[in-house]
Amino acid sequence: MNPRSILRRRRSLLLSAAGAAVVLAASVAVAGTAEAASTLGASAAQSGRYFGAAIAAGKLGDSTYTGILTREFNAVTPENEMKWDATEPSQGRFTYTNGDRILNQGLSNGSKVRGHALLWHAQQPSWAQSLSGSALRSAAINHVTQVATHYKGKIYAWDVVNEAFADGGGGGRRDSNLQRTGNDWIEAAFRAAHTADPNAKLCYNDYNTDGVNAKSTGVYTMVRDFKSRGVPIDCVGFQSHLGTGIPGDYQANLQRFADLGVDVQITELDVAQGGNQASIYSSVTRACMAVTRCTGITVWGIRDSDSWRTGENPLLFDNSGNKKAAYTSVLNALNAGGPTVPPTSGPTSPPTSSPTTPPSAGACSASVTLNSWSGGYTATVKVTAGSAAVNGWAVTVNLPAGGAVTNAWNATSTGTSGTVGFANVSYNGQIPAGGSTEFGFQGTGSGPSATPTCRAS
Ligand code: G2I
Repeated sequence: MNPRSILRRRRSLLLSAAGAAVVLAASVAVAGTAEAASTLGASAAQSGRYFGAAIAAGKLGDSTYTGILTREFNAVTPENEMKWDATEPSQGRFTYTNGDRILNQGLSNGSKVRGHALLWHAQQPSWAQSLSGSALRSAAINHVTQVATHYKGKIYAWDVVNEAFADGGGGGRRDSNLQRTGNDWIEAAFRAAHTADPNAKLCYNDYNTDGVNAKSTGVYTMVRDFKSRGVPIDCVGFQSHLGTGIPGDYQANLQRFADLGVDVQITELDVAQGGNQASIYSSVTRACMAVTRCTGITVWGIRDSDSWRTGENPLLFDNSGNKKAAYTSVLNALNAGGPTVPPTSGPTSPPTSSPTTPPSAGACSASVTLNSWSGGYTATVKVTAGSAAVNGWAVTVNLPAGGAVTNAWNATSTGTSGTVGFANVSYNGQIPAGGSTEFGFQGTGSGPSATPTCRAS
């Protein structure tokens, strides 16, 4: 049966059973699937989802490649260009040229951009590989802060941490230089990313977590713990590099994570070519479509010749860019519909318009939240206006002896040790009466213990 007749049949079933509460719920669930769409992105969008591809900056000059990309996909992920080795090749020197090319390709096509990946044990620059302890922790958190700040407001979802769990039966963490800085490195990374870009969805991403197994249960336990303690995690990515089979509990596994209150996403899908490639692709797509909080699917490349899995032909388009049977099976599964993803607020840009009448000066207060580790910390400072709006603000923080501020975001800083001053930047000086804004800084040693003072202008 083609997708249109499936839809027609569904609608007539709904009409014939109208009145039953369970069917009313189902009629809401299939809203938006009135017409079968003819591209992956458009068909996914009918239920509020995206369908994306990992892309490479070096291929954007290939017109066959970009033709398929702009026609079919409404999300992109940089295959390598936003990784640590690409964005910070030497410590403190950031290069965003290729990452920005991916970003701009996506944004100019109206696509969501998934950021991949802020911290990972692989593809680290050599300078980071040679660090350890608090020097590595500080460098890693600074990396998260800088890169997430550079892309602030532009990224739909970040893979904040990639592949931190071990394979095998234990369900524990993978050994790595990052893990050896302390078990809290993952939550420190999520907190820093949230401070830098509060509107991006923050994901944990891994492979071999596609069914219910020891590794996925290890991730599940971490996510449950993060949610219970308020660590800012919004989503879990399931890479889904699949062979010739799919775990029978694939959908149930997605659902158990969704039930923790996070979005789930299929982030790096590819399937070995074989007799059942098309049906595995279809099963993955139907599983995502059946889970309300499964917000989208990304395939890890466009044509078979673009894949990292040389010789396995694992993608939806052949080497010449022709649609494969797997493509049609995915399109049909998307067009068959599913529960609609509730809209959430995506990244928003800082306000660009100023009020016509500047608010009069008032008082302000400041409070600080610390995320500390041995030898360093990040501080998030909340600046709150009193009963009148403020037009600009200055916050003073007293640091304990021996410590120093290494960098700040969403504020300018004066001094690095002892009494350190922070003042608003152009876009966060005006705070309405009772409103608040946040800035942050990173430091060595231990963080401030007293409440900062705030002066409004
Ligand atoms: O390994 C497949 C994926 C598993 N999950 C995380 C993903 O980030 C990872 O992607 C792959 C890329 O598809 C490859 O393109 O990550 C590999 C690195 O671990 C990427 O390969 C690297 C090569 O190893 C480098 O030699 C090469 O310089 O790609 C680089 C850029 O072409």
